[in-house]
Amino acid sequence: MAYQQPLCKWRFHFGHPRVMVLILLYFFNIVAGQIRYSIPEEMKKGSLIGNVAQDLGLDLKRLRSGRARIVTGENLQYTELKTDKGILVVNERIDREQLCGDVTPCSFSFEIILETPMELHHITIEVLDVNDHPPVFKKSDIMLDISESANLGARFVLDSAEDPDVGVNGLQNYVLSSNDNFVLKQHVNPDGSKYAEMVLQKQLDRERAPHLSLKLIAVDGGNPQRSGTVNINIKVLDVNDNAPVFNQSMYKATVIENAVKGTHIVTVNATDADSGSNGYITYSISNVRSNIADLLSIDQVSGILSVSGPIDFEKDKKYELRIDAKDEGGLTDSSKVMIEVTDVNDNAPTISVMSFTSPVSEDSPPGTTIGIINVKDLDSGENGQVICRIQQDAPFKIKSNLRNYYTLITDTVLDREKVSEYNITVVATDAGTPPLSTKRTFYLKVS
Ligand SMILES: *[C@@H]1O[C@H](CO)[C@@H](O)[C@H](O)[C@H]1NC(C)=O
Ligand SMILES: *[C@@H]1O[C@H](CO)[C@@H](O)[C@H](O)[C@H]1NC(C)=O
Ligand SMILES: [Ca+2]
Ligand SMILES: [Ca+2]
Ligand SMILES: [Ca+2]
Repeated sequence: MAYQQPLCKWRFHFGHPRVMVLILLYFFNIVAGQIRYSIPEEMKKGSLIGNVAQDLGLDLKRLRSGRARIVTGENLQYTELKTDKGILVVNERIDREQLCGDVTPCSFSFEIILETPMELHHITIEVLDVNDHPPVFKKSDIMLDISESANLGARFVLDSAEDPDVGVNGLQNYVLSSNDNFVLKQHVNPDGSKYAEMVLQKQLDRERAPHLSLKLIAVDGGNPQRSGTVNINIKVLDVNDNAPVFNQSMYKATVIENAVKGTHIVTVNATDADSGSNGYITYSISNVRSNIADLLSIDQVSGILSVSGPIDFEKDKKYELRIDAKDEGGLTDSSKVMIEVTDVNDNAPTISVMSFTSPVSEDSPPGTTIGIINVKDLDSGENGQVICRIQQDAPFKIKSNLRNYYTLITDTVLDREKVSEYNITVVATDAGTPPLSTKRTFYLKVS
């Protein structure tokens, strides 16, 4: 080198607010300086970074004569030295996230060199974070299947969001949309990242709300604040927590006696609020006298109670039974069924002979008793009301004295020489529709 320079020289510049430190250092005959600027990321191309000429104490002429230019450094392309104005401007988009990621503070450096005499100035540019990223969840939906029997305090860790910005511009908080069942609890991972979990604070009820749609919102602390959202779709899984319930505590029905097999009597109906097999109901007859069990049957799926054997009013005038409804989880309800049997005129009267006297003397006075009969009809009401008469035109009468008892008497004086024997047919007829009758013939001799 052709000239001598002082060993060391300090200069301080306060002209530009962005200048943090300026040291001019004479080292092996080279003037060396250092400037540090701070700029926000994402400034437009051509934006001013700093007045280098002023901050280094160089005039524009010196810059030109010294052919000032940027050398070395990995990030040459970011800045441009405008020697005509002595300023450093942005040359290309500076993305802090791309340049530094999580590292703070973020900066890059390069040298400005001047010749004759040679000067080397070290420039460091600190890139300040701008809140240009919202927190982002990887997925748009979180799917959760949670049993309605999940215990209070059960925890469900949620996906976390990422915000590439740093400091307050990074992820600060999670917020859960308002709901009755869950509260949010936030945690910090060892690496400093934040995640949240939902804690069950009120029991779920599938029967009331089979699906829940919540939102988890991640917010940063930038200005303006940015946020990201993920939908939480919760499917509440069923538990058998409802028993079947009959829609009536008692069913009343009637059935006609002799109704054919398969005749519908009544349909019972229970419902169960649960889903799937927990709500699948089957019906059965329980608690019934064994002689009735064969007469009635229930379809276990439809609840249709129908006739399955001979219904005989004369044996049972009503049936009382219990029907059970059971879900597949074993929960039950029961209901009473009262069935009245309607009588049908299916029994003819019967005639029994209490006494009969034959032969009868021809000098017996009119009104002489020949026989006493008893009639019976198993049916009830009019179906069982019986009237007796004599079929032929004959000199006899039939008279009812006691209920169901009849006496057969002579109506005139008999004459053996004219008629020596009679066939008397007694007809017993009930009052049903159609009526049923029974005949009985008595053979009487006259002596
Ligand atoms: C059972 O009863 C409920 C309410 O009473 C009714 O909504 C339902 O349709 C009934 N089911 C059948 C199979 O009749
Ligand atoms: C109960 O269910 C049965 C069968 O479906 C129906 O006939 C009846 O009307 C229902 N009763 C009530 C009170 O809903
Ligand atoms: Ca349930
Ligand atoms: Ca159930
Ligand atoms: Ca009858």
